[in-house]
Amino acid sequence: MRIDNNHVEEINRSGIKEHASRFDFLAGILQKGGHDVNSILKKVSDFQVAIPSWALGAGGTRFGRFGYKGEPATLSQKIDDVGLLHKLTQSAGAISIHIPWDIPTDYSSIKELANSHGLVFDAVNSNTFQDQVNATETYKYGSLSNVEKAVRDQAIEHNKEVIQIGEKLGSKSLTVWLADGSNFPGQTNFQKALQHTQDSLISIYKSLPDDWKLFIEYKPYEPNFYSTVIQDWGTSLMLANECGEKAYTLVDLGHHLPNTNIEQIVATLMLKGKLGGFHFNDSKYGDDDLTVGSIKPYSLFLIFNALVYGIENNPQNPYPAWMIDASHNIKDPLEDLIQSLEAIQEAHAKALLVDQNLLEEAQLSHDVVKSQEILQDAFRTDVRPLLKEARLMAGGALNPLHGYRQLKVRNELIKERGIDSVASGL
Ligand SMILES: [Mn+2]
Repeated sequence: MRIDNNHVEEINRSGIKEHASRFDFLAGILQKGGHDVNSILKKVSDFQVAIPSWALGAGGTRFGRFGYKGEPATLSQKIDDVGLLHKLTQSAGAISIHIPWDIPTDYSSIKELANSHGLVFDAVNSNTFQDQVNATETYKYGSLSNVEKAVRDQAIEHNKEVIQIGEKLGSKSLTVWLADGSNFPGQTNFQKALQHTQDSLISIYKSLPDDWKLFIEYKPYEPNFYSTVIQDWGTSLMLANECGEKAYTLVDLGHHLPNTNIEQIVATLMLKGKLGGFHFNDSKYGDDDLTVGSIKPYSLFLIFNALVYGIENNPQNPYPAWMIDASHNIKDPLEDLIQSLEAIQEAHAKALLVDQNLLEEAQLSHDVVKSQEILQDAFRTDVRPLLKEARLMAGGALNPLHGYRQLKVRNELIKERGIDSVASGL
């Protein structure tokens, strides 16, 4: 199924008038407050988030997986799904693929298909966290950190192959997330595991094209429960520095222990020019991969406040790559992604409302109460009419979720793909 301009016009028709009055009201308030509404609209509109190919099917837990009907079974169908999201939201203009599941058989037709949806290929993702069919070596005891050279070499070669695939699609970055670590004290030698990982990453880095970036993701635990080799942002930053200027740290919101001050990590990395990529999700206890903004919307806003500050004040940091890295156990994956995109845009727009000059003044005069008020005033502003206006201007749906349901998109996908269609990949 494809959503065209006629569909969008049809689903927007009933809400247009009501929207216009709500937007005018908000724009008036913002203008009185000294905000440049057009500039905010443009920033909201320009903010594009990549959708990973593994987020389009139902996720699961180690206890089981409950499939969702009409899942995309092929790379083409995954691209079509992101196309549907992008048409409705005008904010999902990229797809991030996972190798080995998404290796194209016909590169030019895949590129053409993505292009027809207005999509580009974002970071490519390698997978050395499970054994592949016909692989000679096993990753049971680690990949890039493994004590055996043959295993490390296989993992390095896989990453190089992923770069080659990405090059053919126009990707400009490789994301490495390692499951490597240990389950019990004494199982591995921390120093040797880290040294092997560093050497392996440097070897991959040497194959990186000049205009590419290497993103190094970190995570404190899971699937290993005693230690992970790249446990935190500091370890990731250290490895990125060892690799070179094209290597960066990637922050995944769920990859922190509860209550970690992620906005401070963001600020530190951007000051050092080393925040390369960002994965959005939400969590209550661990790497829950829940819908963005569903649990801690204020934290998300504070993180965006640090991101917006960094984008405006840190020319040493490249513009970060944004991606949703969430899993949907019981929701329709596309509805879940629409909810996540909305939460991201909302937190971003609210952060754009923070008057940074006023905040600095309050900070310099040690007015703690005022500093807090400035942030909370922005957070408490209902920016949804702004998001709707930005979408409308870009040709999207006023309300993407209502539009998705009104057009019965899932039913159409089930008709096309069948009830038992299962998405590949994790
Ligand atoms: Mn991630």
